[in-house]
Amino acid sequence: MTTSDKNQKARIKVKAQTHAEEITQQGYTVVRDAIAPELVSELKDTLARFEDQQKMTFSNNDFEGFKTARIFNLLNYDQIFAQIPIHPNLLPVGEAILDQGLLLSSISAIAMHPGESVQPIHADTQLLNLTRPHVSISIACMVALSDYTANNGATRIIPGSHLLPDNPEYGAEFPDAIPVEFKAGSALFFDSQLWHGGGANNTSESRIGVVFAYCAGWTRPQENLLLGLSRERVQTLPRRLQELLGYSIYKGQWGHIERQDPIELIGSTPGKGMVWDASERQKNSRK
Ligand SMILES: O=C(O)CCC(=O)C(=O)O
Repeated sequence: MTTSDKNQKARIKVKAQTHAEEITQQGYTVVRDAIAPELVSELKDTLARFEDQQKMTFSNNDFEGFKTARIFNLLNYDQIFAQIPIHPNLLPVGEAILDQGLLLSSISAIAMHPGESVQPIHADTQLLNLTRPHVSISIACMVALSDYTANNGATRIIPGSHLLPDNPEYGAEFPDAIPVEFKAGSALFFDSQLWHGGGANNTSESRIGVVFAYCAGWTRPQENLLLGLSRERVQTLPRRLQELLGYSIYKGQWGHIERQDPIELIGSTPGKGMVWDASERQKNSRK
């Protein structure tokens, strides 16, 4: 690695740490210009094709909306999406909160079309039986492919609500919710305890984004991506993404299969191995 690569890596780490501190303190952060305009256009074109091909279909409930098209398990549909969860401006933010053993919890696209109404305010982990506030177990990220504005349904949030002892009352009005406005190419991260919900789209344009979440390596991802992607498909993905999908062991213990790192099952070079073997090696090296 050259000195300039090292400097660049160090800069990214410091920036990620600043965003992580904002998430810890206020529950959310915006990474401005996180992805390049060319990638924004390519992603947008790909999703427009999916809508034409009816792969991305309308939801039909209050939570997901009636004028909103979604597609889940995005990595199964086009290689271009593989860039997002391991993007150098995005992954370090997740790692700074959840550590390097984090997993990809879900990855979908949301196209909120004109006329959509507000989504109920919720917290992503509110169905879990956990006393709030708790340690961060999941961080959501919305990568904007069109500008997110107050008029087109930018996500509404209640700053600081990730620290409240309760979850929001489902379906209630929240006058103190504020829309987070950010430009295409930027990304909104928030802690899964933050009270939030999509806004109403009162414009004639669609609000489009790729929405994904990281979770701690010891929790269960929201989408079962190990089943959603065939091993052949996973073999075409970058190794770091394979690890995020669950082909990895957390702290040398969680996620092993018959004492083997699952990354080895898909033909990749050896993984980290078991913590028990590591402690044995340490003991022997002291002899
Ligand atoms: O689309 C949005 O702004 C928020 C979506 C969301 O929070 C969800 O569907 O869980």
